[in-house]
Amino acid sequence: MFESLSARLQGITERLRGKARITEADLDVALREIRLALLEADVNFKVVKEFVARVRERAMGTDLLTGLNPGQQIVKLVHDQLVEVLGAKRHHLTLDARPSVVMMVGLQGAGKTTTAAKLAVRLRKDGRKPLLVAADVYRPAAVDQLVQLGDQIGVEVHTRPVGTPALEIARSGLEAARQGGRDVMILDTAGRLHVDEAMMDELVRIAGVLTPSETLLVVDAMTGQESVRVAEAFHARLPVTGLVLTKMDGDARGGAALSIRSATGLPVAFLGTGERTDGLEPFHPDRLAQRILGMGDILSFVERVQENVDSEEAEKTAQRMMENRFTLEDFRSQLTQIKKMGPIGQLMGMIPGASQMAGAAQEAVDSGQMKRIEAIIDSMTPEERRRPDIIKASRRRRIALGSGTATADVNRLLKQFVEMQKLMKMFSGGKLPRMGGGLGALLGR
Ligand SMILES: Nc1nc2c(ncn2[C@@H]2O[C@H](COP(=O)(O)OP(=O)(O)OP(=O)(O)O)[C@@H](O)[C@H]2O)c(=O)[nH]1
Ligand SMILES: [Mg+2]
Repeated sequence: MFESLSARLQGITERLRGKARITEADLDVALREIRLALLEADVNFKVVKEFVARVRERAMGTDLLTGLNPGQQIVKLVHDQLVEVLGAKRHHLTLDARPSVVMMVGLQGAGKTTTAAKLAVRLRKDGRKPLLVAADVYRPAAVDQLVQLGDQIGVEVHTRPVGTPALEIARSGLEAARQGGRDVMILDTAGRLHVDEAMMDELVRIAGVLTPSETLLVVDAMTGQESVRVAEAFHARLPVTGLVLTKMDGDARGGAALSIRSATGLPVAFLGTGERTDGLEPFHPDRLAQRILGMGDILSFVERVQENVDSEEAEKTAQRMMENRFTLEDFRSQLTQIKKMGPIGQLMGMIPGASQMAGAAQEAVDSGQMKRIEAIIDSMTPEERRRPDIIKASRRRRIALGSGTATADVNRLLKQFVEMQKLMKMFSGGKLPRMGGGLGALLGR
């Protein structure tokens, strides 16, 4: 998502590189690019207009026109404005009541049921005891879907016989949560193809009786502009507290995040990033802004790694990546970990310029290849694993023999590894920000 915005902004900085000052004409060109990029990313045109106007205002109000690194200063202005539109802070769920109710609302197919299960997983990780409640009486298979998900993640699902009204299910669910000592009840509700009165009335009634601590509007990021109207309609009738943007792993142009937030003022609480029950990420406005700007999202990446693998190990790996001490040994242990973490492309998308690496890793995960790589690395001496540059022709032949592979396989692995190292140098070197260094590092300040 937002590739074109990143690309265009990079184009702007390229063009302005080396210029000591930026003219108003330069600024006009830059702002036109930004406007086009945002429109291409499917951001609502009103939001785009406002956005560009604000960036211009800021640009005029600062000493940008005489400043150093003008291209980078424009990137910084855009970054700051993005953070402002996306919301300066993370939205934390407020779940103080015992039990608290989290109500999932949204159109059909938006991802309510899936997100309900994902949220249960996440809350349980935080030490909570969730209960899922199946109050979608509109679609016949909806209850079964939630029950299956509940089975899969080991969270109890409260159901009532067919024919029970949704409000009644919600009420008895709350009672069951209380009796069962659950501290949070996640209520899955029915969606419709379009915003319709019957659905709204029912949701309003349920919300009136249960007074949810959080009402999360689940929106499919792929629906683009339409999602703004949908969000406005829900927000007008229900006490929506936050948004969940699903299918951010797809090829959604991502404008929805900017548009909805801007149009409704509602905070984005989570991003849905896959069909699996672990595909839910807390939303960090500053990180998304950085991702949009092509600065990658090393923090999210490290967090994701830490959630799924031994955290001490992950920290060491991240540290080594940052310090550019990543060795073949680290690579080997990463391959094993990566298998546990799910779709690689998705993880790698968070890292700037990492698509090559994703290719290499994806290839490696196909298990035959993986075994071969492991065998090759195992046939190296510890010295060779730390310093692959010493592996010349005769060593390559020995390693190939020892691992039962061909010299060509060894060559390929070493080549891929060198490519990876180059990328990592970019993360840790001056071109891209160090972890925690953020934009300051990018701007060389
Ligand atoms: N790729 C991807 N797919 C998702 C995500 N969230 C949900 N889905 C898929 O989207 C489809 C619809 O999801 P549901 O959770 O059933 O949607 P719903 O809002 O409950 O739909 P109704 O119950 O019909 O109103 C399913 O195939 C999900 O697997 C996501 O973040 N990424
Ligand atoms: Mg559903």
